Amino acid sequence: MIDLYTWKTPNGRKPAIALEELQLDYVAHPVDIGRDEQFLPGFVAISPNSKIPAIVDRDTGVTLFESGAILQYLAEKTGQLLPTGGAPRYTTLQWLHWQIGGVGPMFGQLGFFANRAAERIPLAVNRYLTESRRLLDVLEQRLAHSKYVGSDDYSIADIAIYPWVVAVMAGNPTLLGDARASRPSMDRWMSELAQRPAVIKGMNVLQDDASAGT
Ligand SMILES: N[C@@H](CCC(=O)N[C@@H](CS)C(=O)NCC(=O)O)C(=O)O
Repeated sequence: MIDLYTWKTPNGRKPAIALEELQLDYVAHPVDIGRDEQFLPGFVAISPNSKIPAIVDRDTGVTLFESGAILQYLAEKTGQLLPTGGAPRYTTLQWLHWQIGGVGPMFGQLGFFANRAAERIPLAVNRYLTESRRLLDVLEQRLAHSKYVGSDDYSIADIAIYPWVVAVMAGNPTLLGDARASRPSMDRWMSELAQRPAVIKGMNVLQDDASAGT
């Protein structure tokens, strides 16, 4: 049994999708970051950086924060969703790290400066908008040549990237326009992932929770 500490955000949805794909037993515990629950001592003991998601695997005693590490752990625990060796393994990890180091921070900062900052700072909005568009173009180019992002097999790289692409488009419709229409390979990939039962369930993690999502 795995305890998943999470919230209704792109990073929070990633391990939920993986747990559903891998059909692992888990319990999702809400950590409402809108109410600063990520700073409560009980959660900080699990996730010292005060960010969701985090997991505790009751079977192995492993406790982890950082969604990329969690995804890799779940893949290696089960021998699925990550090629076991050779170039496909490292290419998949490369794209996983691309999400963690690039897509998440850039899309996240665009969301903040375009939609939530008390002060409108055009330089910041333009900076993160330009970078977000560029990252979407990188994804389009990758998917024009590869069925999935990591390799020709669906993997934790797809699981890491998909919730962020959904979120950046939903959160910035005016700034990004119809981002899918001009990126047909990304559009094909998104349509396919959106139909996977595990993706549907993971994207809806905690939706029965009474609190509002983000
Ligand atoms: N690199 C981290 C990022 C985690 C992260 O930024 N989580 C956000 C929610 S999507 C969070 O917990 N925010 C609360 C805060 O910043 O106080 C990961 O991939 O797990």
